[in-house]
Amino acid sequence: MWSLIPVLNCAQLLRLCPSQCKPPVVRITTGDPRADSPPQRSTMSDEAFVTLATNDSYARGAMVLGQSLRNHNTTKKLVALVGPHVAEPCRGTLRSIFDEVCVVDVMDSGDTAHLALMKRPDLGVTFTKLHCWTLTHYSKCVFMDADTLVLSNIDELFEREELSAAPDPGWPDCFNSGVFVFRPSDETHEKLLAFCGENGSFDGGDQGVLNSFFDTWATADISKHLPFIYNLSSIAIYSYLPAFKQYGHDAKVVHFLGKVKPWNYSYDAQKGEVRGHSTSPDPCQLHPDYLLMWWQLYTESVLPLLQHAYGDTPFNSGFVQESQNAKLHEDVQERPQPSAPPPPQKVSSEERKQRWEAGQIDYMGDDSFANIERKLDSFLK
Ligand SMILES: [Mn+2]
Repeated sequence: MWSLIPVLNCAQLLRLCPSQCKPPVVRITTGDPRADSPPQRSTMSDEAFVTLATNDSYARGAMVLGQSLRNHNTTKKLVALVGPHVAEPCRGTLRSIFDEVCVVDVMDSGDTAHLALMKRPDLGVTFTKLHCWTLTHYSKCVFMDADTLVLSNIDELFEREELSAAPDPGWPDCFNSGVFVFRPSDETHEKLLAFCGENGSFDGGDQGVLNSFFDTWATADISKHLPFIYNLSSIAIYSYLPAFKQYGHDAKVVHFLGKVKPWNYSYDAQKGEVRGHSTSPDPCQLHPDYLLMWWQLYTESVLPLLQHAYGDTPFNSGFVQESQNAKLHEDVQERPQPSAPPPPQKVSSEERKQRWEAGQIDYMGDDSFANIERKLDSFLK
């Protein structure tokens, strides 16, 4: 039964999803005793959240992430690692949100890094990420990808040990490296680089390297398995909707996995709407409400800082302009229309299943969310 769910157009499915399984599209404020402590800036100076931006787009993600951590009153330091290509106004904006912004140029770093990079030039970004282990003025850190968004205070993650992470939704015996707890150490850093140079990465990125290096994660110590709510990805929402309905409201960190990131969309501030990205096959692969939260945070807290940093210099704000409005309209018209669904008629259950599997889904009729939900509820009761 569940295997049928991913066939649905997820955006449509999720738009129809009842409100209790959607996150609130407002900034979460204090009041929940479990969540945020009173505002105070960075009292625990030897622990830090760390993120990474290798270009200006990811830098915007890092800004939103940093701001989301601030909004939930983290007591930890915030550190952004930036690649050499991140523009100065972006670095300036990051400096106003983060306690520390470190420019990491792997080419300039130590011998082991250089040597490893010579062997595996394809892993440049991975080496930049592994650089987080050199932040030895902190005793413990939580790394978070720039495409994550924090929904409540998560300082409790610092009670965990290296290497703690949540399962990857695609292969749960691997951890997802978008959120992980680690202990900075030059020794570990050197070992990781050497390992990387010798063995490469089975997936071409940092997740492959880290899973091969911390290879007992799956079996050795369950306390190193972070609950999934600390790294909730869209793909998991789609592949197991009943679980999302049951547990989704507890989500603390959303991870915008996949090729299309929140900053690849554009935003119509007047209407408060996120617009699809024209190169994306499915413009709403990401959960529409989390996407809206990202854009609201960006608009309220990050954009004014960027505008200040850029001054009169034009930059890509991500906002829909009048000309872009026309362009978007063109894109929609140019795109070949999917073949029309068959005219509504009474069909057998078996025939409906076949049509579903062929991608002919009657969203407004038999396969509407209300009908699917009724069916799900009959199983779940
Ligand atoms: Mn990511």
